[in-house]
Amino acid sequence: MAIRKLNKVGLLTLFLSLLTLAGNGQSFRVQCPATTTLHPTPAPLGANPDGGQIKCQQVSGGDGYATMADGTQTYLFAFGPLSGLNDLASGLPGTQQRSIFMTPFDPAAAPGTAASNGAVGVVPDADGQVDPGTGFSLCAGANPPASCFTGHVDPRQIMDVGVMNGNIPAPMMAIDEDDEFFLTLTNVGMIMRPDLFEQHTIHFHGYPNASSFYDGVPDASVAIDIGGSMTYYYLAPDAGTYFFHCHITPPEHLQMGMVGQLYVRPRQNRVPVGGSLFTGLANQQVDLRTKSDCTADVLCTTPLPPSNTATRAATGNYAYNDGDGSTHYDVEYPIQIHGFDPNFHFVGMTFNPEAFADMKDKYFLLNGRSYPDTINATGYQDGSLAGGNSPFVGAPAVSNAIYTQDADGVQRPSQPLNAVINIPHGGKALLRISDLDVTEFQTLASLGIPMQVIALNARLLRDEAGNNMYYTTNSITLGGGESLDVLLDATNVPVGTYYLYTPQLDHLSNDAENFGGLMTEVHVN
Ligand SMILES: [Cu+2]
Repeated sequence: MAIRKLNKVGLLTLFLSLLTLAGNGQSFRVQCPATTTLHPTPAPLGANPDGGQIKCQQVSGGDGYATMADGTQTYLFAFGPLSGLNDLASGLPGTQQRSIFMTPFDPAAAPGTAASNGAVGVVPDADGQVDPGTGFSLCAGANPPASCFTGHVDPRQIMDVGVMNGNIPAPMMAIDEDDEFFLTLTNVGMIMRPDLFEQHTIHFHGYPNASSFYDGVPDASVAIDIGGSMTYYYLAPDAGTYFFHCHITPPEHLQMGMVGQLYVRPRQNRVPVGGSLFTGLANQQVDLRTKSDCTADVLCTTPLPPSNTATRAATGNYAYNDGDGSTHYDVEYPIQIHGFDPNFHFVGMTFNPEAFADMKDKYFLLNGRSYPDTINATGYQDGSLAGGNSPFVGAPAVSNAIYTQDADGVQRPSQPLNAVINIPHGGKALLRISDLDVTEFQTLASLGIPMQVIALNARLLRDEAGNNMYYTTNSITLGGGESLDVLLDATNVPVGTYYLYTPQLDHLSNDAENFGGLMTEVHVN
């Protein structure tokens, strides 16, 4: 361990030297505009008169380490957080509104403040805004105005936080329908594999994209080289549970860990409390951005249900624009299913040829962890940045999930999410389940609490006549590249601890260790 850390430092020095030679000091840039054609009014926090908002996020593409539940350290190719760090460490999506995103990140900032979730490396543009009277820059002195923060970043800060800071799952993203999302990917290189000049991309799988240019498929678009960054742009037309991954040599970069969670919340959440959900959904037919004609339009959105009187609940949210309240939930939990083949990860670290067709997963992961780490604490080991907003406060503090020290000296979690599901007694939980496993189908069973499947691959299960086609089951099976939404209804379920686990018994192990794998707890409180 000590020797490997020394190696990391040595390689880091070499790598930063190379980068200094290659770059001119402003290689990276993040884009997060205050206004756009779709959103011409600068948004106050929490609301936007134009509908939807401008949201932004910044991630690194590089490498890192995760620790399996049996203690084995596993090398990753991975995305890491470069904004929303406090929210991500608290188990929340890292996506931020612009005013928070453009606040320079401060690792010492109090949890929940803008500076704890701002973009890493954001600095004032010293060349911008010259005072016509004096000829000096208004942005060069102390306390520059907010208008000086236009997306210029200091590459040193990006490298200090981004290098060796890969996460599994990748930083979580969540936006609302009608948002515009600006997502910057910076390729910080893979410090354990300086011989590799791997590009990375971000591919929003199955997503209604603004343009194929932003689809992340390198053959049909662009890929990001080491030392480069690009801002992807997305609209958010259709609510649902999606996911994303790197699209460079997919079996390799997915197996190595470049897989993340992504969901879009429905505009139905913005119906005023007590307002008609049916009318809310019917209104999409008079809005040219959302109008749908299922007989003529490939972008056929959810058909109206039979007329009903459901109204917007005072609490909770909705998974989809259902028009009848049937996707209402009290708490939501994104659950990513994944698998690791330790041999493939070992040769990925050690300059050996990789036998793609021999891949065989031996670790089975829920949110990047195997049981019992699936129920251990979320966020930072010492709880320093977990904050009061962590949905997992009270979970056991001890975890094998690794915390990697970055070049700025701060320990950051590589596996920030646990997979504990807490449901208030009588309430409903929405599980946003996605599977990015490369080699295995995965089955998840629920003991004692029925699973109601309401959507598959980000589509509400509803026929064109408006009938809900939901079904209730005690197990679901997903292949890699599929997602589904499940409601766990605890209405008639006694308080207690229940299990979500795989009945594929060989997947209930951590490599050579029995009792582990694809399992987590559901707490009805
Ligand atoms: Cu990649």
